[in-house]
Parts: sequence; C-alpha cells; structure tokens
Amino acid sequence: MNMRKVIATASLAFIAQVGWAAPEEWPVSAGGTGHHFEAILVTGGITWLTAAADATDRGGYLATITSGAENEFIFDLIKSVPAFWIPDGVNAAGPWLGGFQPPGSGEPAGGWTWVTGEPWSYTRWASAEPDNLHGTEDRLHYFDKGIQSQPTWNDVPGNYLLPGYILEIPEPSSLALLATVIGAVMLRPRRSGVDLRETPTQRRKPVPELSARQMHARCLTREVADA
Ligand SMILES: [Ca+2]
Ligand SMILES: [Ca+2]
Repeated sequence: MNMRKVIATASLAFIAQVGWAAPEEWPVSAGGTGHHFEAILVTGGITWLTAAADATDRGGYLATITSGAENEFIFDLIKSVPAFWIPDGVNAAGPWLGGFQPPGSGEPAGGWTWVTGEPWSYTRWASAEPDNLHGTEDRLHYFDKGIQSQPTWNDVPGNYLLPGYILEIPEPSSLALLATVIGAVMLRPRRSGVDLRETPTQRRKPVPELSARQMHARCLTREVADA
C-alpha cells in the first residue's frame, strides 16, 4: 500500500458520513449529460482531498461543472437544505466542488482545473472571487455571498472542513477510463518534491470567508513531501 493510499484511508477513518438523498440523474432528454449527482453531507465536515477520495470510493468524483445549466441543476440539490451551508451572518459556505489549482498556478484566477481534466470553460465566481485570500486558496466550493441563494463559487484552502461535497457519477461504461484520468490530472504539474496530499492532522475547523481572516494563522495549507 503506497503512502497516498495510507493517507486516504486514515482520513476516511475520521469521518462519519450521511448521504443526503438518492443520486439524481441529469437526463439527456432535459439537455443534461445523463450523469447522476448526489449531495453528500458529512457530519463534522470534510476537507477537499478527503472528499475527493470518498467520491472515488463511491464510484464517481467531485462534481465538475461546464455549463450554467449544470451549475443550476446541481445547486438545486442543496440550495434549500440548511445543513449544507455554514452561515456567518453575511455569507454562507457550501459544499466542495471538483475544481482546484495545481501548485505554481498564477493567482488568483490562473490554472484552475477540473479533477476530470474537462475544459475550464464555464465559471460562476462570486463577486470579487477568486481572491486567493492570504495566498492559500486553491480549492473550489459553493459560496453564497450575501445570502442571495445564487449558485456562486469561491476559492478556499483545501483543509477547511466544509459540510459536504457534490458527488458526480458518470455512466458506468466510462468509469474505468475516468479513474485513470482523474489520477493523472490530480497528480500533474507540481513543484519538485511537493504534491497535493494532506494528512489528517492538517484538518481544521470550517470557517466562512470572513472568519478566515482571523483564522489565517492556523489555517495555512501545508503540503506533504513526496514519499
Ligand atoms: Ca489560489
Ligand atoms: Ca476566496
């Protein structure tokens, strides 16, 4: 068992998960992809990397969004479910999505990548996002800025404990290929000796954008050197 597998297994051992509902298909007949989506609620919160590993274990991946219609379809799964949102009185932090910045990307908007390697063509950033706050934000999640119930996105550090994630499950025939592609995408460009892994000890309390300003010193993202 390699170190990556050890870390993923250790991380998953810490979380108790509750699937919110049966996966919902985005039908081809309705202009969709035929993929299924499920909002996964995680008691105590979950980091981005642990969510990504859990999504793989469930036969899918963190949701990737390449159109406004897809963004709206996914957002409808969670927009009226308070458990998926951490409000701070001004904004609300929602679940993880499958976007990330490989190390060395231009900031704040450069290098954004979907875990599947699909084109980063559509975006729905919240106003003034991505802002790479404190220089540590490189993972994507839903962020309801101003509590306006809009399907907008934000960048945050991957070690935040957000309330869950969106699972996307493709058609069965494409699963094996996608597993290979996702592995390749998530491990590609990186600085020498550094990769995208985390350890359980890096997990921190969930903090919405404003609170993050005070929490910065304790929320710095660290990366684990290649084994
Ligand atoms: Ca960033
Ligand atoms: Ca941000």
